Amino acid sequence: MTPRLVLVLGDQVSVHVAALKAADKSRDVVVMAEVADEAVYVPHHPKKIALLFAAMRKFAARLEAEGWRVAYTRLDDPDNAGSIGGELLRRAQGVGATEVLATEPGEWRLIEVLRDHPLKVHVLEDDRFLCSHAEFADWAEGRKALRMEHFYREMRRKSGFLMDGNQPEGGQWNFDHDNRKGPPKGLSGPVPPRFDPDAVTDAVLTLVEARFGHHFGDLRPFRFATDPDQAQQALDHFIAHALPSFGDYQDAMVRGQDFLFHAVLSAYINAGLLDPLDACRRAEAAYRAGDAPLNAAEGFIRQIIGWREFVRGVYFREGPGYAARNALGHDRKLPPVYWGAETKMRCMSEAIDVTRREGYAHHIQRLMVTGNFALLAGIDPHDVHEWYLAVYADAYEWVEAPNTVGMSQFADGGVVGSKPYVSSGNYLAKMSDYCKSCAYGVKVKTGPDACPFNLLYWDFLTRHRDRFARNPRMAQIYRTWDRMDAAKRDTILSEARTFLDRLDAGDPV
Ligand code: FAD
Ligand code: DLZ
Ligand code: SF4
Repeated sequence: MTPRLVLVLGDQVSVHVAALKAADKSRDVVVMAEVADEAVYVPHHPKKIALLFAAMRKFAARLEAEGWRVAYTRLDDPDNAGSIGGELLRRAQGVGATEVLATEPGEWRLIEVLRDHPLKVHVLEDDRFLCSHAEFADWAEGRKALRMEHFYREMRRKSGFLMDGNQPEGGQWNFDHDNRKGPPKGLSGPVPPRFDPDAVTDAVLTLVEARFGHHFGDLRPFRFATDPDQAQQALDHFIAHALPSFGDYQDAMVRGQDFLFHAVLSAYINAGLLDPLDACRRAEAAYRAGDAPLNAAEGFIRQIIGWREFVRGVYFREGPGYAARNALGHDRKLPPVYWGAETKMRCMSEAIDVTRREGYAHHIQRLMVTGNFALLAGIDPHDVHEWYLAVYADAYEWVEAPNTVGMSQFADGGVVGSKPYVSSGNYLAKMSDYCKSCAYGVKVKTGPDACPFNLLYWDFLTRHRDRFARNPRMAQIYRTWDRMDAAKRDTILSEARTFLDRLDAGDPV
């Protein structure tokens, strides 16, 4: 029988992907390719490229050891066609194939490449998720607004995680109100396991350094897990050492503490090195054994079967134009501070520094520091989207775009969130220790030392008054503004303008 090609992408390095499950080992040829197009359509962090190339090489070796025929193309292969579509054509000619089995990619961009490809490509739904496209469509059908909390309850019932019969464990679906503790002095979390590069990873590091070393981000030291066993060790470590405090300090930020009690597993889960539902089972087992409190286990499981599944549902339901949305009409260019230019804002320098070193920042840094600043400053959400997609090792459009364009920038007009995630410096002072060592004063509302978040917050709210003043959850803020002395309001807005002019001019801020 004519062989078919079985496409396995860099974020599909799992034996459980649909295309491999549908393929026939004795007939088909697995195609894996390191291609320049995928590495540069946004300038991915070198650690992210290295993670994927190392994981791909190891996965290909495993498939071969299990008896698969694998056509693997390295980036420096002289015949490399440079793109996924091109590699499929080249390999098809090589083995005489006319058909391809593919697991649905996580970006519309590549889905379209496969749909329009001259070969006959069978795109199979990626079933590494709890909720299929059809189930999400059924759930969303007829709803005025899609809200994660309602979706999450469905997923709890479906999965059975933390259920007591048909009721939620502990009598509550969501313990988020227990998960907003500010950091006490000296709070520190466990350091996630780090893995020394082996020969395969070393070769990848040399290649990535030569080809993509100029991208934003430090390649070395490189200590990521690059195979399922190492990723499993990272999960074991999280469950034993960080999960117990995960809930309490989920929103906290501490200077010099890159990970606190976060899992630091998203890059592994999204690439296929870890099974998300297995991580949830482990969290529930830790709770049932008395090793983790309910607010921690519930909070962790909610992030995975709630948020992760919800944003995926939104991305595929909203269609290919989603990442280009700009409901608030923001058009400021992304300022150099996002690419590491010096800044006096401690919160921004901390969040961007860990991003540069680790290809990671935790959720509240992404949402309430870099995201909040971009939204308040009116930065073009597409620029913001491309930045997040490039700099985080866990970023693929299906998960990154709803989080950035939707949750963080409100550019989808309220599909993901019912109100914008904006705050003045107050919130950051409560949830972090950053302000204590910042050149700006978080309590200072005007003048050269005023925290920029304090100025920009009011500027944002007044610019978008027509849209948000009628939102019941924001009305109180507008009342506070309206009660403020008129001269003070003028000063705040004029100083915000001056700050934004400096940002536009590329001046240090
Ligand atoms: P933890 O905080 O320990 O959470 C545990 C797990 O839950 C994560 O590993 C992840 O799999 C899942 N999770 C948590 N929050 C979310 C969420 N909002 N959406 C989806 N999954 C979630 N996450 C990505 O995986 N890829 C992205 O590209 C991405 N971009 C983001 C952009 C912005 C602007 C924001 C605000 C959030 C983004 N997130 C993204 C969500 C979240 O910030 C990361 O999943 C999380 O920081 C990963 O670190 P962790 O493994 O330590 O997660
Ligand atoms: C992110 C990425 C990078 C940097 N390189 C490759 C690659 O060379 N080959 C590959 O198959 N996949 C790569 N990826 C992951 C893809 O970009 C990802 O599969 C799509 O964006 C869909 O999620
Ligand atoms: Fe950030 Fe303002 Fe606090 Fe400085 S004072 S760390 S700019 S919130």
